[in-house]
Amino acid sequence: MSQDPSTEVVARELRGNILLVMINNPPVNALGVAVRCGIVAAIDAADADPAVQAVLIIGTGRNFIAGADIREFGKPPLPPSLPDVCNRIEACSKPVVAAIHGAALGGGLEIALAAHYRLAATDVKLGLPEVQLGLMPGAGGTQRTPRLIGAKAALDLMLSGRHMGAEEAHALGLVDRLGHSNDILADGLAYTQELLATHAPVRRTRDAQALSDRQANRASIEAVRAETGKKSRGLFSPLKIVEAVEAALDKSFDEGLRIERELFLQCLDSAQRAGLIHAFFAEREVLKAPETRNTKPRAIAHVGVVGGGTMGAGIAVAVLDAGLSVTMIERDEAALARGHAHIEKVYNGLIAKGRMTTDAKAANLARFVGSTSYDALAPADIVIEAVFEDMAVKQAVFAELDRVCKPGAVLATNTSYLDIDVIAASISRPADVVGLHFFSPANIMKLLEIVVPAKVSADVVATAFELAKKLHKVPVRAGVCDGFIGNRILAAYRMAADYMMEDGASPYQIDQAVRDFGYPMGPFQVSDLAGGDIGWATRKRKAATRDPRARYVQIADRICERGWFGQKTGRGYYLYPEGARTGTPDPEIEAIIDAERARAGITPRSFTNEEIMRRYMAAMINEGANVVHQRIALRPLDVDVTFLYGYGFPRHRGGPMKYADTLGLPKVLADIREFAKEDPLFWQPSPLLVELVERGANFDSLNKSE
Ligand code: 3H9
Repeated sequence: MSQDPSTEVVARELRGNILLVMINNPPVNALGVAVRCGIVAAIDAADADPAVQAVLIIGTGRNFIAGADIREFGKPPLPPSLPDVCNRIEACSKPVVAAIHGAALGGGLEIALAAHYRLAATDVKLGLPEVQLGLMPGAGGTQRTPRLIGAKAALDLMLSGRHMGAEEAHALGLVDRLGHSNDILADGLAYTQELLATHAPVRRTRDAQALSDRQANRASIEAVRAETGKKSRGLFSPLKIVEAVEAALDKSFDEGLRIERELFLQCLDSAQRAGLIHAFFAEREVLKAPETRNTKPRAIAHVGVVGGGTMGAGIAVAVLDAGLSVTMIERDEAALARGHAHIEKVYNGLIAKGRMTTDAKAANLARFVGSTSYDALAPADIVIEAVFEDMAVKQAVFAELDRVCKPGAVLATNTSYLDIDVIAASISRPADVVGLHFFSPANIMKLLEIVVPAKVSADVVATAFELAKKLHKVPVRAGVCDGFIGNRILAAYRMAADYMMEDGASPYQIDQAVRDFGYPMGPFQVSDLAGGDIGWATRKRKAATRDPRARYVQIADRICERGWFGQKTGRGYYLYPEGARTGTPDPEIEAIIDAERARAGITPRSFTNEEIMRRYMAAMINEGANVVHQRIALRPLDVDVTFLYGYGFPRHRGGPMKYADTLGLPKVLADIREFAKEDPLFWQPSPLLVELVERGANFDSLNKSE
């Protein structure tokens, strides 16, 4: 006989005169419909049963409650709603205590705020992170939190989405009591008994008085509103949060709840909510590559890094920061000293900004050794090669690694585009070779492309994912091709940007359009930051294999020929007077562009920012589709995560493939076909895009396939 699901996920047990209500909905006790039903039934039972004097709510497992069940958003709502559940708890005629441990986030904290008393374990993480999902607290959080801790602290919690620890929450008055033991049940029962013994009354947060100083609270709201308007860069929900807190100040509690509901539903309906929730699940899905299932990773404690340049040093810092040991190899003492100096510079920068202590630096450097002999890599569990991008140089390094590394050591290359199958085939242990493509600066950028060559063994790939976890990176599995996922797609939309520049748009207009879309920087600013010489070297490398029929824009070459490589040389597309980091437009660049247009016989035309983004995104999406079609990326979501974490794609749009779904694939394909009339070679629709449009499907339909 099937049991009522709500009694499975919300267990009840009478402990003396206390009704213990245990939320048991793994993995994180999210408030799905069965949990909501179970909580309401438990409170109804407590009110009805004369033997019950108080209610104690706890979560089983590692958390109290992680919030509303995010998977239910966007589906038809099922009663009871979470606001109704919170109101039911608050209305209980007997004292309700929430004993919180682990995560009490979003709706989880709102449940606790609806209880009459709160106890927190020392490991607690309290927060209202809805803003990170394009939402706002929608179960009374915007009304109860400011009444309990004042508008300023409430807005801080809701607008930052940050997690708050037990001490801070206690000092603010968000929780009443701190737990003493590691046993939340024992602490909760003891606290509830104490409340009963002292005849503690039912005390409702709706009646709390932290907003009573109206003038001070209004001033806080106004200050935050002005700042939020500037900082939230096109995000929808932050200003809704401010509006809801203002209602808490100005309106009755019930009217405030009504306004909160209205604003919450507006957020729920927004494309930003859909994009941000897609990003939330996608960044968890990428961890589930096929090789990570049922495969035990190899142990990693000691990491070798070959090469002490910018990339090698950044990788070394990332590894040291994770608490692992590093042996760095360079070809001579001078190069080694430069590598070491690089690491010092990173750490000294952090110390200057107050983000690291000198003790922490010393502790990290105590795990670092440098050597000019490959033999020093004998104890390494994994070696990451980060030397010059040249096949012969890389193969020579791998020959040395083959000679000195212990059996079972993972041999990784940080190449950005070279064929890793060729590198693997050149040594006696191809099954140990994997690509680890870090992004610069490697100690900061979150993305790590894990490039999987044909012969690699599954446990090596699993080890790469395990290393990513230790380094707090977001790993994305990629297949072998020129540029893997990210740089291959980048090459396509950069070309679209260059075409627009030659056809009449200025690099400054293109950068502005891209920033208006939500990127922190436009492509020409990025080029100036990375160094124009990098792209120049790539173009020279590819010159021999370039399709002679393909359009080639020479503007960047003209700029590089002058030695203008961007920020580091004081000028690139922009001028950087006296080491400035923000560039100003350069009339000489516009003259170079004009001359190139004339040379190519192009009469410049004007572009709207809207057309710029249509072309830029169509090129990105089309190449993204090719990358999925050719199995370089496992799913569209892998492309999305690559762009969110490696290329500054605006998170609220979910990633390029999610954005394509939002636009509608028929529209994207129609754009590509229209652009193809001018340049059919460049604008070839991806077969996957065509197929999906013919089937009436979208990219998201492929995200579940692995
Ligand atoms: C809200 O509450 C709105 C209300 O104000 C109003 C409503 C009316 N739902 O992260 P992990 C899954 S909005 C469904 O790997 P950790 C997650 O996908 C919500 N599923 O573990 C993963 O699944 P899988 C506000 C969820 O230990 C598994 O649980 N709350 C939810 O590293 C393990 O997750 C938040 O924004 C959820 N709410 O971190 C909190 N949460 O195994 C969001 C997680 O299939 N959650 N899952 O891949 C978190 O921040 C972290 O999950 C947490 C645990 C810190 C709790």
